[in-house]
Amino acid sequence: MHSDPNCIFCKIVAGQIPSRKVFENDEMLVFHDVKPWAPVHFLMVPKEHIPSMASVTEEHAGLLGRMMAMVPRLAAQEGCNPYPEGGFRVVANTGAEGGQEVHHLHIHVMGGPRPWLKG
Ligand code: DGP
Repeated sequence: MHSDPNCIFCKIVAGQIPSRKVFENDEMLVFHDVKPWAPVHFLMVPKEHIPSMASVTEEHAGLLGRMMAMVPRLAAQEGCNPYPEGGFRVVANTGAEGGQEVHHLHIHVMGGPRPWLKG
């Protein structure tokens, strides 16, 4: 599996940097964002180093589909209120103009009662 030794999320995947884990399987790790914008805010990352959504191709369709299919269960588990009064936001910042700071593909899942710090 491709990994980048200088990538902070690869280091989290490898256990070299601690994180508050939400879920893990052989292809993805889910952990709480260190700077949450919302009462619930976690990040879903593929274990493989994919730099951004801009790098995604058809070969990643299964992986991304499985990641997205986990969102409702993990959002509920972490305390997002039920749809439609509750719900959550799913965001993949991509590139400088897309607001991406960490260049390892990650999906933000945010939810919980408003107001939020951002978004
Ligand atoms: P983005 O702007 O989409 O690239 O968001 C990167 C997010 O990653 C940001 O909300 C803060 C979070 N983050 C950065 N470094 C760490 C870290 O070392 N641990 C955790 N848990 N989150 C981090």
